Amino acid sequence: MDCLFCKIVEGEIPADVLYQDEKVIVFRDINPQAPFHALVIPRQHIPTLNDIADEDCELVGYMLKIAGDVAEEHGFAEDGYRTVFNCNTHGGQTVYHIHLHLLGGKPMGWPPY
Ligand code: IU
Repeated sequence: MDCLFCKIVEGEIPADVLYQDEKVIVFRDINPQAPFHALVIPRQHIPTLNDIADEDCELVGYMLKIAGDVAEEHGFAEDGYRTVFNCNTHGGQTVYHIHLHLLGGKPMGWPPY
């Protein structure tokens, strides 16, 4: 399968990994949009949020828990942060392996356009 994030999971492409376990990997985004910008990805290949099956719900909740833990570890949990799942074209998704953006270290704008 020609999936860039699967290649990171397999260790075929290097990434600046901040955390990993049997379910997820967290690594720094190569094009950061905030002082801290990391991606939480599942090891399991799920192309988009539209492909999440009932049995994946626990995994997706776990990704959010890990994002909070990473924010805590990097000292910006209290000030706050932004988490984003982009889905398909209108959502701005460019890599088709679900990933949770974790952005922190500055106040975020809203709305996102
Ligand atoms: P998006 O939600 O699919 O648009 O986010 C994809 C992200 O993956 C984007 O922020 C890229 O900078 C990031 N990324 C990366 O960290 N490493 C890569 O090799 C590639 C993309 I290609």
